[in-house]
Amino acid sequence: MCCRKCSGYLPPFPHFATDAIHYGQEPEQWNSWAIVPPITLSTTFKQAEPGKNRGYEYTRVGNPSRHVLEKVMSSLNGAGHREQLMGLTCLAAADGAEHCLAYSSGMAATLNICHLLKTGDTIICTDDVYAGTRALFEKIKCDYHLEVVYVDCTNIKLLEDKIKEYPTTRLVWLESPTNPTLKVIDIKACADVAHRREGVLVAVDNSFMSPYFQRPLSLGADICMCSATKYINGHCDVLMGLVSVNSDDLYKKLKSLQSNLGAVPSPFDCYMCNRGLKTLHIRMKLHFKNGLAVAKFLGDHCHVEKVIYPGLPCHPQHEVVKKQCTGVSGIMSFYIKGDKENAFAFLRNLKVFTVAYSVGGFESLAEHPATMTHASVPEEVKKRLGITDTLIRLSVGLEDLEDLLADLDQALKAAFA
Ligand code: P1T
Repeated sequence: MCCRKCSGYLPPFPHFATDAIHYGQEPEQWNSWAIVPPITLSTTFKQAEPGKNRGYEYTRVGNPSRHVLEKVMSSLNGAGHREQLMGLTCLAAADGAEHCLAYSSGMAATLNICHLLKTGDTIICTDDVYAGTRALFEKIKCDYHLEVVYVDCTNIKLLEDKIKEYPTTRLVWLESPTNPTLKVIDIKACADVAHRREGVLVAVDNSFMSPYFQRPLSLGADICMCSATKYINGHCDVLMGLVSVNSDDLYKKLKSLQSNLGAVPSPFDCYMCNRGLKTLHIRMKLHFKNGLAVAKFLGDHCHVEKVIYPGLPCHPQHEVVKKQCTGVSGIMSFYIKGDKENAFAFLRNLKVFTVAYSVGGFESLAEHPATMTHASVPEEVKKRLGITDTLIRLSVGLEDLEDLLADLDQALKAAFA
């Protein structure tokens, strides 16, 4: 059981809500002075004469609905810089980044980052990651003759040793908190170690936190990747990935890959995601509140073996969370007592929570990683990481807390009836 003291996080990032709502959204940029950015469906744009255009040529290369979501801004800089950047956009502001690029999915974003590598390079990946990321790395490892090694990056010494062992290391891939065992990685410590070797890029998958709670670039990462399918859009109706960087050089390379590989989101999805972003700060606060209450409730429940929630003081890396985050999202995992049958019975009996893939939407979801999201992970790796038959992952949504707690309670009781 945990003690009840859960304070001491980083203070909220200043101007977050204002930036999310206003940066890059100026009505004056549209002929109509529309308050809500229009959805530009046109795939092609008129040229006054060959080579002369109004900033757009072809939608894969650039689209106003996409740019309103993805263009530059850094809210970490002072007011002068903020003023100067008015007219630029919104999502980079939320990430505290100079540049942001949008992709048709989180996986497409990750694949674009992988295209920065060349044959013979090594990726060092933290050991517990989204299974799709692991599967992608395994695929490109064979197809493009890359080396991919996995290491528990909660242990900085292990990462340091691996970088020494693999002089060809080019990319360190972190995910924090990890999916599904919610390990928290000290991003700054990892970036410091990785950057001792020239040319090593540190990328962080920030999908489980969103920029409201965590800004990997400000902690020293070179690349912040986010599945916007999760909290950023927040309504389980858009598939999208985002990549934020500060380096102009990295941006140019990624921008060219974005155009040439062509995995860009549709203008409608950009509109939806931009809309979702406007309430990110409000949603995240409630995800945190509900998440923390659910984690405490489960931690005290007689049918629960153990809860893993970065917001609980008993989480092994809770001190790191407080040091690098302004709060915690609504994602947690727990081990139910008993066996797989009890886990399945619990899931079968849920009424408010829905059994489904994904996280970060307004509605509460539950899943069984061993047979769902992480089914493709080799059995011995699952075992080592603790992805057992009794592990259940929850994405706590925005419903009334008492209904969520009552639902979990009745399903846990039914699982052992
Ligand atoms: O689904 P997509 O937008 O392509 O994002 C992939 C992805 C990347 N990173 C993390 C940490 C993720 O969790 C995901 C997608 N995850 C799920 C669908 C899931 O249920 O865990």
